[in-house]
Amino acid sequence: MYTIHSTLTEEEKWYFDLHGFLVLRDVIPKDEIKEMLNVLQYWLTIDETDIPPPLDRGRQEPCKTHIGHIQYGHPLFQDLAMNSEIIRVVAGLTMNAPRLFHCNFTMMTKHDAPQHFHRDDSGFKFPLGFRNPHNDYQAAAGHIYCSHIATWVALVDVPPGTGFCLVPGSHKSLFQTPENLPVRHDPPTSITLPMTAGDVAIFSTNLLHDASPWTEDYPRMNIFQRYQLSAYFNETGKGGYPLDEHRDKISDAQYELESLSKEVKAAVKPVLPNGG
Ligand SMILES: O=C(O)CCC(=O)C(=O)O
Ligand SMILES: [Fe+2]
Repeated sequence: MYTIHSTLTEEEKWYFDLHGFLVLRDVIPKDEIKEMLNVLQYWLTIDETDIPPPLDRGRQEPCKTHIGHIQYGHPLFQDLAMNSEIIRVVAGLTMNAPRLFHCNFTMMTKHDAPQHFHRDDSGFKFPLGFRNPHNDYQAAAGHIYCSHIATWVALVDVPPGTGFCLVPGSHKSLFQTPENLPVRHDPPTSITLPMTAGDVAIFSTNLLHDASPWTEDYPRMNIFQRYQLSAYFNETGKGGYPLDEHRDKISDAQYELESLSKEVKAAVKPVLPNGG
């Protein structure tokens, strides 16, 4: 019988199945965070026309500045996408076959307007009651299968009551979300995740989530990486990762991590027994 090794601990499986997220502490050393912030600060200050392609800088909302595709701009962000602790958890949720399909940096400034919970999808809404096969969640036989995952990497400290907000367990909810559920720390319905710089939250994007109002004087800085099952899905379609025109800006292992594949990827091998 074909068996898949699970890279998650039993406690991690229990926790993720129950809540739909995990927080990994102290994943990125402080000196690496500092290096990342230096590079990001540079991209935040230069003229928009000087941003090296394929990176792009823009604002979706007045309080948030995004820089997309940062792994094509500096190897630090490739190392982050392939970080063995992150890959261990992401692999454990994708039958050891993750594909990075999205990576950006977000800076959020002080903001207190009402936000709305959402689930991530790529624009196609399945009718209520259907499971979106691109964003699925199942657990059986000692494994979790979560085909659409995001990581939220804290580059600054995120105090209690602000930052990233979610509804624990909602990745499995089959009922209509009540309207106007406030996006703020309100346990047990919704919680925010206190984090220190270098912590990483990993969650099913089928979990109800959004940014809580940011209350600090310094900006909220985080990196958002999304992974999905490597074997079948390429949700971003045309223009999705890997960006072939910019192939020379990433390593072979990074290119493979971003590609559809049924092989065990170089980024995954180190987290498997005997190197895969
Ligand atoms: O900025 C955040 O904390 C949440 C962002 C998010 O959920 C998204 O971009 O889909
Ligand atoms: Fe989202």
